[in-house]
Amino acid sequence: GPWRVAGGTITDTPRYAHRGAMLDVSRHFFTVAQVKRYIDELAMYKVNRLHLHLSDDQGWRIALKSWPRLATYGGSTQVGGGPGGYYTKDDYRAIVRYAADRYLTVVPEIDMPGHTNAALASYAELNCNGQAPPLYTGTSVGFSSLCVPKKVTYDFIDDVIREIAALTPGRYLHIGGDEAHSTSHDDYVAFMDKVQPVVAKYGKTVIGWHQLTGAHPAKGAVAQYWGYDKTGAAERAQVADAARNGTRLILSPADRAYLDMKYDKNTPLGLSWAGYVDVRRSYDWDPGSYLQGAPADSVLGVEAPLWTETLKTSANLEYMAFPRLPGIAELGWSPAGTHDWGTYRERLAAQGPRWDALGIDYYHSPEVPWPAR
Ligand code: TNX
Repeated sequence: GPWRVAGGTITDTPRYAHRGAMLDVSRHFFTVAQVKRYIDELAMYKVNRLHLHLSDDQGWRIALKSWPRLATYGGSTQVGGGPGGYYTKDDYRAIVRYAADRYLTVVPEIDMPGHTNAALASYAELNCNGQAPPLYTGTSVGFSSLCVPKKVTYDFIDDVIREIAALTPGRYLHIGGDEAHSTSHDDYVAFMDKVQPVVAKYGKTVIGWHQLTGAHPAKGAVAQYWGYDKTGAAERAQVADAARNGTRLILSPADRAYLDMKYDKNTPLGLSWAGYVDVRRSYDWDPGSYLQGAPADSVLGVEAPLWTETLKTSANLEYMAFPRLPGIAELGWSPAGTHDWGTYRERLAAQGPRWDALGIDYYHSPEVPWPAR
């Protein structure tokens, strides 16, 4: 320098209010420093919501006063049996503040009634049979459930939601609700009828995975759709019906927006239950018309979840998120009329040198014309 830059005016406004990314800190634990690094990466692409998946079968990741063993015992391991970890309240506040300074709101998720083995292992009384199961370090899903008929379950939930709501300035609290395969349908509906008012009581708006639409979504609730091309017509219709009746949608179709899906058969990390998701596939869809029968204005936004069964390090996260995350972020920000794979891939390619400079370990997808290094 000094350099001269032409003056100008930028007129720009986001298409969607919710431009989210989810990080699963339960399957593998990520430290505050690692979460901050991911926040920095999200902020570059104007992502404005960080959904933290704070509890699952493998680990409970936030220390609460009312039920301390959730963190100290329930957070003591992770997939593969490593030491796990958890956030103190101060850690969590530091994440919330760091995110807010970069215009991201933290959306905490406590997944229930399934995905709760870490809690059930920590407190025997939460189990219908009064016996705590062992901690779990595998990657199966659908085997755990809170005990829907027991009163203590709701004392527990009230405490958990109260403490987390008090720590969270954002308006949303995610209650999970996916893959409750060990909860009967009637119990699931009864459970959600009891839990959603607790979220409201503590001043928050419910988000649930789209299975919530199979119960009675509360007024104002938001459903996060994670279906994919093989999701059955009845399940899609149930979500679309709910959307027509006022439930708003966050779209995270697993075969488009799931950052933990492998790019192709050679990807060393990730899963492939929803198929391979290459860079074009993750970008080349329209959230406004994606779910047939759901009104375009029911869509609150998009979100890219990053599940971490196979991911242990920041480099692992970056390899899966880059270059797909910026595509989901663009779907969240820019008008549909500007979306064009041919020009996008060139703009995306220009990000490569920036990521190199930042030490971001991205996947050199052959679909993108990266400049020579
Ligand atoms: C499904 S998506 C899950 C998670 C897994 C993920 C792996 C959702 C709401 N549930 O428990 O981690 O697949 O891709």
